[in-house]
Amino acid sequence: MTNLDQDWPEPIVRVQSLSESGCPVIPTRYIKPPTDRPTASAAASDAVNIPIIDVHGFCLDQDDALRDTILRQVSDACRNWGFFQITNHGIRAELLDDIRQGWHDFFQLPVEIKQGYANNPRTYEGYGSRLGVQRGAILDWSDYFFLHYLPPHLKDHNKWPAAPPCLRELIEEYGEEVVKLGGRLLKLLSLNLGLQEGYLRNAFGGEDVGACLRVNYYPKCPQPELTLGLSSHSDPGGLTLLLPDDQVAGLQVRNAHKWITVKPAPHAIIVNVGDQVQVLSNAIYRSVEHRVIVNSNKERVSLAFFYNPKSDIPIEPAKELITEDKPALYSPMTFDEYRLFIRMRGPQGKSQVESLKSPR
Ligand SMILES: O=C(O)CCC(=O)C(=O)O
Repeated sequence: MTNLDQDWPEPIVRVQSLSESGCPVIPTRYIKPPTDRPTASAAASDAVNIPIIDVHGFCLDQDDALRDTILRQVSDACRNWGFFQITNHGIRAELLDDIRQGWHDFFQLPVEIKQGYANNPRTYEGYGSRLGVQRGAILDWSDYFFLHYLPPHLKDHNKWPAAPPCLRELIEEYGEEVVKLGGRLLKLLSLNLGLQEGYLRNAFGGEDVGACLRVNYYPKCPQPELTLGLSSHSDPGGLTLLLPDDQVAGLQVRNAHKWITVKPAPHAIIVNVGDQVQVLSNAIYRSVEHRVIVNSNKERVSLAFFYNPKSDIPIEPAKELITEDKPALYSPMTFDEYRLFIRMRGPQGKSQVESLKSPR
């Protein structure tokens, strides 16, 4: 039986070293079944993109008309897409550029240095190359670095990269900004659901929310048509705030059975609803499957910041959203229990949140 109290079930191979070996074919462990390959899905029109919302620095108090427009746009995006990009969000453009560059530089360090941060399945903290511990699983074409930002007792600078210089400071500053942004977005979502503005944040544990960062590194791939940088999944947590690569597209979002390739707006942050918001909203908002494709001539870096509930409090549908017609769809579960699934099995579409629906 697999469990998380062990090391990885097979020796870890860094995808970056496979890429840099110059081999023209990828190992079979990375070859996806035909139905999961990027080329198997109907290509959506290039004109389609996820909604882009100018949140006007969230100046919600000053102007009622503007506030109503932003609320409506966010509401439509949550209901129709589960994914949207925000511009004018208040995070300095230089900070976004610097932190992306800092992480890019980290992945260019010699492998021996990065190995010093190698992670394990118990905490995921550090430098990793697989999600899930199932022996023989088909792997994704990416490496990553995972770290905790909140709660404060889990934050440990010694586990963050010491090089390049300033990366730790950049992570600190970026984390502070993104946590503020996550809090503001939860207010918008609460209001749009007809709840008190502080409802979702309180349900997430108030001052004790969790936050962690996964930086994804997708090396060049000699056979991108056979694999994925990250398999289809919905995010297990609350809200995800993603800083995409500004040079290379790769994120695809499932919408009406088609995969839409996201075209990032300059200095935008991509926001998506996670499974915990699906549970709290009693599926009025739904987390959405997404995946990442890779390519043969460009590497790609993205920063996924996960804004999560405190890990040991029960998360369940808001009482206000339960009616006779729509009883609670989910039983209470803590995020610690919930995230065991992805940590054991790796990315598996929306199978977890769908399987948890209470029998009716
Ligand atoms: O790299 C991306 O654009 C998306 C990353 C992602 O979905 C994740 O880290 O969960």
